This record gives sequence, C-alpha cells and structure tokens, in this order.
Amino acid sequence: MLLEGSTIEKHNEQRLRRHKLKLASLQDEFPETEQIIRQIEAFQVAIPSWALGTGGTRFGRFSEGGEPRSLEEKMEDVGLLNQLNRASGAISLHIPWDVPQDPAAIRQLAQEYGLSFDAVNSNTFQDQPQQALSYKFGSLQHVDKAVRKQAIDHNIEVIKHGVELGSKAITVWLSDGSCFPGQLNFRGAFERTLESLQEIYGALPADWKIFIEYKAFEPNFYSMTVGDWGQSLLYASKLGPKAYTLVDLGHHLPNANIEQIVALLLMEGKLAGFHFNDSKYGDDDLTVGSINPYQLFLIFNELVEGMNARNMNHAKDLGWMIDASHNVKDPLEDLIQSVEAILIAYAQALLIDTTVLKQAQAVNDVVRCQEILQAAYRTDLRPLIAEARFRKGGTLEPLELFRSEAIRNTLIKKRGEKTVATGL
Ligand code: RM4
Ligand code: MN
Ligand code: MN
Repeated sequence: MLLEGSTIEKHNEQRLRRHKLKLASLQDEFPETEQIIRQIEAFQVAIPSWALGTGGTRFGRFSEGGEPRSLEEKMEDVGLLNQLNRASGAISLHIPWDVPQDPAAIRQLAQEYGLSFDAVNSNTFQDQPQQALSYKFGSLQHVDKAVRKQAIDHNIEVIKHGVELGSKAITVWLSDGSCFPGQLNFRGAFERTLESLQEIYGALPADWKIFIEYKAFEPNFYSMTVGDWGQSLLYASKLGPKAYTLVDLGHHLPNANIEQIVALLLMEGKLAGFHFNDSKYGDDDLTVGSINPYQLFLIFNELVEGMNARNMNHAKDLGWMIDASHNVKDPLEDLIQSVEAILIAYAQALLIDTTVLKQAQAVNDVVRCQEILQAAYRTDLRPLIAEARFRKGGTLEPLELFRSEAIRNTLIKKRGEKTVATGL
C-alpha cells in the first residue's frame, strides 16, 4: 500500500506552523542550516530485505502480523517507508531469502516505488533444502574443496542476480570459524578463504565492489575467520582495489572504539560502508541510536571529517545500510526510528566546526575539544531532518502518520495475522 498524497498533505498542514517556528530558531542560531538540510536531503539509507518481518532469538519469535510474504511485498513496505521519510530509497537483497524470480518485473516495481537496489548479500551460513553439501564446518574456508566450490558458485550466482537489478556491490558475511581450540588451522583457514574470495573477486563486473564484513563471534565462538577489521582489511588489501571492509556496528567486542576503526579504514581508502544498528552486549541488532547515540555521533564525526579530507561525496561514496532485527517492535516503526537516528547523527556531525576543533587539538586544549563535540551533539537538529523530508514530499512526523493511519492494521487485513517474512 502507498499513501494518498492528500493524507500526507493533511498531516503536514496540521504540524507546519509549529515546525516552522522550531526551524526558524535553528536558522537564527546557525548560518549553516540551509547547507545541512540540503545534505540531509541527498542522504539515503538502504533497508535490508530481511528486516521487514519480525526477528527473534532461539527462544522464540513473536510476530506483529501483516509481515510481507514475498519480495514484492517487502518492496511495498520499503516504498511506503520511503514515502514517509524520503530517505529509504534503496533495498538490499539477501539471496536466497529474496531471489528476484522475474528480474524485469522486479525492476519495474522498484521504479514504481522509486527504489534502487543496494548491495546484494550472499548466504553461506545456512544450509538450504536443495543444497548438496553442508556448511556446518564453514563455507569459503572449508577443508573440502567441493564445499568451497559450492559456496563460491553461490556468491557468483548472487552477483548475477545483482547485475540484473542494477546493484553495484556484493556483501560477503561469513560465519566461518571454529567453536573449539584445535578444530581449525588458522593459517590454513585464512589461505583457503582468501583463495575462495579471489575467485569471487574475479567474477565481479568492472564497476562492482566486494564488501568483506567482519564479526567477532557467533555462530562460531572460539574463532571467526573474518573476526575483526584487521582480518577483513587483510583480505581486502590482498584482493585488490574493488575490495573493501564493511563495518557492522554490532560486530565488535564490547567497548571497541569503532570511530577510530572507521577513521583508519577511511584513511586507507578501504572503508566500504556500514550496517547500522545498536547494541549493548554483542550482535544485538537493536534500533540504531537506541542504546548509544553518542557513539553513533562520534562515528559520523569521523566520517564527515575523513570523507571531506578525501573529497568524497557523503551520499554516494560509501554504502549506508541498516542491519537490524525487530523482536518487540513493529519492523516499520523500528526502521523509521533507525533512519531518523542516522540522519540526526549525520546532521550533528555536519554542525561541528572542524577548523575550530583542529585549532583546539593543535594546542592540546582537551576541554575545548570535548565542548565542541558535545555542543553539536546536544543541539536538537530534528527540525532540520523534518524539513528535509518535507521538502522532498515526505511527512513531518513519519511515526505519527504511521500510527494515525493505522498502517499495520491495514497490512494485517491485507496479508493476514500469521504471515512470515523470510530472513533470520
Ligand atoms: C549477520 C551479518 C550479516 C547479515 C546476517 C543476516 O550477523 O550481520 O550482515 O547478513 O547476519
Ligand atoms: Mn551485518
Ligand atoms: Mn550481524
């Protein structure tokens, strides 16, 4: 379902006066507001096709109902989300959870919803019903060449699906590793994985990239073959210029300084982009900005400074994607909150006066440095995000409209209470 234009107009009309007042106060205080609004308008965050249904843990799954039953319905949900916030104009597909059976029809549908296709994702962490060989002991690292070949072929297949839809990158996340000391020869696992990745790399079209995602633990709990940014960077460097390291915020050990990792990957020209989420303990996949919005802001501070230093286009030169799971929230409401949190952190980072910060750093004025960062972080820039949405035809308050129009009820009526979306 898409909303009638008049529904959005009515919603905005009722809120416009208050919104303009708040906006005027920011415009009065900061001369750069217009520039920030334009940068927010250009910024898009891709939605993962596997995050439109209810998530769960191994202890259970409690659905909201009305989950999308097909890729077409998932695209419908992202189309709706984008209609509300005008910042979710891309979808990232996970294969084989979401195989585009009729690529021409899927492309056509994407055009109708104003969506493009972000990176495609391969899956060699689960065994599929028709699959010949098992990934129980890994995929690209496997000691058996035949298993490695099966996993390589799958990745090449995923690239083909992506080519048909206009994607420009493949994200490879491997669950490969070991659960017990002695199970695996680390060097052997690394070398076999590299060799497999080299074959996949060889199948990339000229204008494609490969993103190597790392993760500290789970499902393997003793070692992960791509366990941290050092290992990922090693693979990416050995593979060549089309290979980059992807940072999923939940994939670090507790208290890792992610912003420093980001700064250095960016410096090396090897940062692929992000899987945004938030976490308290591990790969919790919680709503972006729900636990530690300050960390998100610090990451964006490094991104803005580092991208400017390399003359990069903020909106286009890195992959921006959400990778979250919605266990107790409506998935669409959760995604609205996540996109908003990302845009707020980005806007606040844009507000930092880099010249003044550098001056303070140069004289070791530690107090001043903290004040500069926190002054930006403590400024409520939500009116700028709302204004960017409004200018692009979106809603001033997406969450409010989602609720007042009872969108989940409509989806339940249309799709049913007990539908299950593919994904984790
Ligand atoms: C992993 C990782 C991958 C995602 C899967 C579903 O933990 O974050 O990016 O594709 O989960
Ligand atoms: Mn991820
Ligand atoms: Mn993850």
